[in-house]
Amino acid sequence: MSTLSYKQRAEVHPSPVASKLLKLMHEKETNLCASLDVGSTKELLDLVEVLGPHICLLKTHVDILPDFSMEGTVKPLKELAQKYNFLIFEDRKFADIGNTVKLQYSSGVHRIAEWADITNAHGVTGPGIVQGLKQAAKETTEEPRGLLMLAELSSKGSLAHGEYTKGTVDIAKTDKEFVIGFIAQHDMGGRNEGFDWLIMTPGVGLDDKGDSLGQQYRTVKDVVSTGSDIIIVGRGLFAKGRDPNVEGARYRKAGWEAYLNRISQ
Ligand code: 5BU
Repeated sequence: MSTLSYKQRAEVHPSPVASKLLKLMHEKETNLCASLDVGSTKELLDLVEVLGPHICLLKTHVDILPDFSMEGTVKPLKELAQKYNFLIFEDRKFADIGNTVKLQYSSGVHRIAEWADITNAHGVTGPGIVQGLKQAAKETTEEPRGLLMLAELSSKGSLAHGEYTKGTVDIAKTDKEFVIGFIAQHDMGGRNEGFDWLIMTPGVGLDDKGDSLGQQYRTVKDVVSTGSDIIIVGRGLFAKGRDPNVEGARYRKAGWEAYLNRISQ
């Protein structure tokens, strides 16, 4: 795993999005990504207003929102991203052939390529998925865009391990500029071949072991010590009975301390 600082990595990263993210993580002193799966745009915006100061990244699933619109959801989210200095990651998990994902990423109701700095994809259909998404990004906007490949999942019984994970890493190697890293539970190597992938890790919780539908939680210390650069936390921050401001500060501190500890080794 990387023992360099986010600042050192930002200075030489080939991807403009990764570089921007690493730089803001360093400046804002946070590696916390808030994952806010809620039932309405208002709930989402209210939570971002509270958590914005604590996070480097906001992870969304905009297809959950019954009232999604570019004007009512995306526009205020982008304003909050400016105000609090974080990037936006739409956790779309694309998983089709290149031509189809190209259309899914750029059009439909959500037009993800227009506004999400980062999105992600499964490797199951092969490297065409990377090129399809990259073309859509290029044809949609001049703003930098980045892709994460899904190398490992947090849920019980996931099929993404061993040869599948290795195959996904091979797909990531096909594009150094657009693919910025992985959703994974561990470091994915690559540094000796000139890659500096960002590892983002969901399934992080300090109080629960999991949920009733197969989610499994690991602690902040545990994931950062096995290679996570960004901790993705959802219900740990905002589930019923939790104060998002208190939990935001708590996870941010835990994430930052674990990072400082790693780079000091
Ligand atoms: P939680 O509330 O912290 O359990 O939410 C986790 C989020 O991360 C949720 O949006 C999932 O869709 C997402 N996720 C995950 O939990 N595990 C995975 O392996 C992947 C995504 Br990939």
